[in-house]
Amino acid sequence: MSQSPIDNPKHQNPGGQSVLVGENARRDDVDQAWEQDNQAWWDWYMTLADNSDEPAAEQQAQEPQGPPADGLDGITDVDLGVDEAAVRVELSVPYVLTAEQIDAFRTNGYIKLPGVLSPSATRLLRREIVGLLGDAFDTRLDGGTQGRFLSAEMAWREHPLLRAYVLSPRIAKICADLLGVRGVRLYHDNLMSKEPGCGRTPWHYDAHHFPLATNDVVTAWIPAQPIPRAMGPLRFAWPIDVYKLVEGVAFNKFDTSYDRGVADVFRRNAVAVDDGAFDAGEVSFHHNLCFHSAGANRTGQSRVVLANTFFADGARVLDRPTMVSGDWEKFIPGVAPGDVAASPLNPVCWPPQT
Ligand SMILES: O=C(O)CCC(=O)C(=O)O
Ligand SMILES: [Fe+2]
Repeated sequence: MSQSPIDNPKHQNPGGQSVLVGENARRDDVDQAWEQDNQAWWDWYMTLADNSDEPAAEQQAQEPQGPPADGLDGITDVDLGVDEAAVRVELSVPYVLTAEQIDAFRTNGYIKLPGVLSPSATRLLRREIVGLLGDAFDTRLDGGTQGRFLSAEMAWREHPLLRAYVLSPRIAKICADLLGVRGVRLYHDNLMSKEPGCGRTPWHYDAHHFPLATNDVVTAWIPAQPIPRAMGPLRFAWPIDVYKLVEGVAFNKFDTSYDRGVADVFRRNAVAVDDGAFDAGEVSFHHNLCFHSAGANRTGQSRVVLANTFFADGARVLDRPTMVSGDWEKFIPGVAPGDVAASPLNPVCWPPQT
């Protein structure tokens, strides 16, 4: 008789709850549909990260606690209301990239750009996401929940202000210019909060995640506060082609062996990793083939981020999406495998549509 996922430790997170269910739990491969929602996907995915090198809990407690030290002095909540219209304008003003920046993205697979958001836009973004995730999970961010990775998608459909951040021509044009394509469509937005005490994000590239038959895919990872190293900034292995070094590492959906295997190959090959902090307003852009991970959040403040993923207009859905794509049909509804990914939930965000 096969063991039920509840009894089998390989299907459980450290809290003992089952993270995979049904066929996802019974079969060893990933060539099957994801059977739960996208939050359950994150709860599963974070169990694949190896945290054995992370500082112990006692050390974590010594990291700065308390109210957000967001480095965005002089902006009060009162100002935020006043700034909303200006922020909307800001989000449509082009950000001019140099040829060197575009070359760096194509060579390294990622780029961190300063000043994509103003301090007011950063602060306003945090207020919106903190409110939305707090309501969605019936919790308070910045300490109300420990150890989890909270996420919500498709916020742009219901929240007019977040819509301005997700469909921002400023951000989408950067993505189109970096990829060197004429137009980009939205795959999805992702409001994410890595709560205090949440461990590492496992090594991966997004080509493994997105069910798109193209590598012209880029994610704008937009912090909603500065991210010091202790808070777990996104970290990037570079140059872009280091993914070839780990093509032979077998993915395992039940344990941390893939994460450990990738880290080991990178260590043995002395692969460079950029794990630097993010300043307020700094935004990173990573390509589908860029290997990345993130550190644990060892602060008392939630690491709040908006991640918007865009792909070249005209791209198709893969013929066989896997469970690693999560509940992708929520993001491209009504489009069958193999068809062009252009549902009403995938608007062209650059160039502007008349
Ligand atoms: O925020 C994280 O820790 C992971 C995010 C990520 O992998 C992505 O946006 O592609
Ligand atoms: Fe990723």
